[in-house]
Amino acid sequence: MKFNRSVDQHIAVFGESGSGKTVLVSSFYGATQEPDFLSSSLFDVTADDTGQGHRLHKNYLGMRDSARRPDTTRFSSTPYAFTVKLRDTGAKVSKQESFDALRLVWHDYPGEWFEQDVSGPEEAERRIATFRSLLSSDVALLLVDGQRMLDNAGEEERYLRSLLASYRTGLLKLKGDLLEGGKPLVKFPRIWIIALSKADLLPEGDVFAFRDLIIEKASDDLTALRDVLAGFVQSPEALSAGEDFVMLSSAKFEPNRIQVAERIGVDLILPLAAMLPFERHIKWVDRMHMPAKVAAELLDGLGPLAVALLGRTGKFGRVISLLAPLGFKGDELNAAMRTAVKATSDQLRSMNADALAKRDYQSATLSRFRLDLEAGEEKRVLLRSKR
Ligand SMILES: Nc1nc2c(ncn2[C@@H]2O[C@H](COP(=O)(O)OP(=O)(O)O)[C@@H](O)[C@H]2O)c(=O)[nH]1
Ligand SMILES: [Mg+2]
Repeated sequence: MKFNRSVDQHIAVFGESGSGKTVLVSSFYGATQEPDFLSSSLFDVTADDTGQGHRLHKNYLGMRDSARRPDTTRFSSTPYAFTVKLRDTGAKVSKQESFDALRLVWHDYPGEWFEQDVSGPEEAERRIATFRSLLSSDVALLLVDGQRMLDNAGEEERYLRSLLASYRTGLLKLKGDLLEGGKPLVKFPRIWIIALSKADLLPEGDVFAFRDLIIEKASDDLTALRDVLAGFVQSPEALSAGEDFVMLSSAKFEPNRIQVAERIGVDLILPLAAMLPFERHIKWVDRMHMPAKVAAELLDGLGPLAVALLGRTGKFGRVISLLAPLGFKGDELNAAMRTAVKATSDQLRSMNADALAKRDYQSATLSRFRLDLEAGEEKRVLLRSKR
């Protein structure tokens, strides 16, 4: 088996207009262009489309230097594609061993489409095409607008219930067009994270408080949304909708200043997109009965990630080096995935240190991503489903 040269991870960001989507992607990308990031990180992030990258960077600089907010982008729905490339491949990598780069494809759904009816058949077509590409993601973020939570303090249910209902009805309306012949989809985001945007406006609360508020005020609506999502997929037991929570703030917005360095959770987006499907899909395939086609789709691309994570230097390294010239077979990939997914925090830490010392930057980057998620949980910015 030959590995893909690049592993693609798609993330779909759903949010009403004004909920912070454009600022989020600008802050994510802009931060990766800062000298601090360039000097400390093992990898570069570049926008596949240079013009798009410049626009995002310009948005970021406008905020950083002139407290200027990005223009509102109505009805634009081009996905952003970023390539995450190791700056130094370090110790020599055999061609078959793993991948060159991770690609992060970020689908930003124009919120207005949830709120308004389409203006004509052309827009209707475009809306369906956009949705199809969004729903080919592995992970979806559903934004809950922190500003609206603040505006409705004490009666958040007014906002939350209508927000969840609009996601639900928006999806239901398009269901007929999205499912060909009514057949449930195999490829569909199976991890729907609820994200509080503009979390800087609610400095008192942590991710537990956020989760509790959602459950207390809108659990019926969340269940209804989950049922709708389950209606889209084959093997709906392999679905976590509304079981993971994250706090996000793209910057600290002050009247005359936008502090872009004061971010919350933005640096978790890449680790979430890269490692959450990895951790969860492998577990699901092991624990649940599902058609082979679904299992294959869930594990697609995860073998190379596992091999890269285990690295060429740790205790698995020797086996991997011996097998690499022969090409990997299913069983070995399976073993690698099971081993990698079970790694404990201590093992991840030692894998990371080992990999850094031996200049295996792929393994170092991927183990760091998983450690970042753990650190996010410790800081109460992230809450992962325990299932
Ligand atoms: N306090 C705070 N305000 C934000 C944040 N992100 C966005 N905003 C505000 O929300 C407005 C709308 O954000 P935008 O990203 O354009 O929303 P979009 O329509 O979802 O793309 C911005 O102009 C900011 O004023 C954030 O992280 N914190
Ligand atoms: Mg926008």
